[in-house]
Amino acid sequence: MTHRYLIALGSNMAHPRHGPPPAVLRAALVALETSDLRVIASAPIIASAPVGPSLRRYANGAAVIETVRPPLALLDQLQAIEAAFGRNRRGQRWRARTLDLDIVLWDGGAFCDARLTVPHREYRNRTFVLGPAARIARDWRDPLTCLCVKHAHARLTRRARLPKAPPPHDACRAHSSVGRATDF
Ligand code: A4P
Ligand code: MG
Repeated sequence: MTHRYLIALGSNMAHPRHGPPPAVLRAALVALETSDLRVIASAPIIASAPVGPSLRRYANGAAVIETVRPPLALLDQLQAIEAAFGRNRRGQRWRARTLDLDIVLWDGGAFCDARLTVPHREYRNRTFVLGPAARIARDWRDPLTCLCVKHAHARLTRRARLPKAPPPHDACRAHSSVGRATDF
């Protein structure tokens, strides 16, 4: 079965071969395309102020991809690409990084595991994720809040409060019968 995923891309460190952060993201989009993964759409890359301890500005982007890989297998693939781009996971959380690839949404609804939570726990609070995502997946509905990406983005940019999602494990139970939640 083929799945669709919304991926957030971030970089705030240059790569010796690929160049500055926007070029890193463009190279990452090329690296994503493999025999079992297709990039359906990618958003224009934006510059964003860092959230968290790192002082370097970020390049951020988003992509809709299609693959037969289930979520954990895709996470393995994304982490392998991050490692190939020189990502160093040791040290402080949210430290500067050459490449960060996060799974924001997938068409299977909610997914909870020790290694992976989808929807991504923080994306609803991040304009650097929702801005690019709204360019390519505006009508994709969050299975927990039932808000489309475009509405989540509009709410965040208006600084309105979002409905609070239930805790991930309850959310999984609550939505386990929902099945595929595609709403492109
Ligand atoms: N993990 C759980 N759920 C997911 C998911 N949906 N997608 C686990 C990807 N990974 C997920 O992530 C830590 C662990 O989260 C992974 O091993 C995976 O099993 P990581 O990428 O190794 O570390 P991290 O990125 O430092 O931590 P985290 O919490 O994922 O941070 P974020 O949310 O990625 O935020 N400011 C701007 N302007 N732009 C940015 O892109 N990014 C961050 C990092 C902070 N500030 C930023 C930006
Ligand atoms: Mg991450």
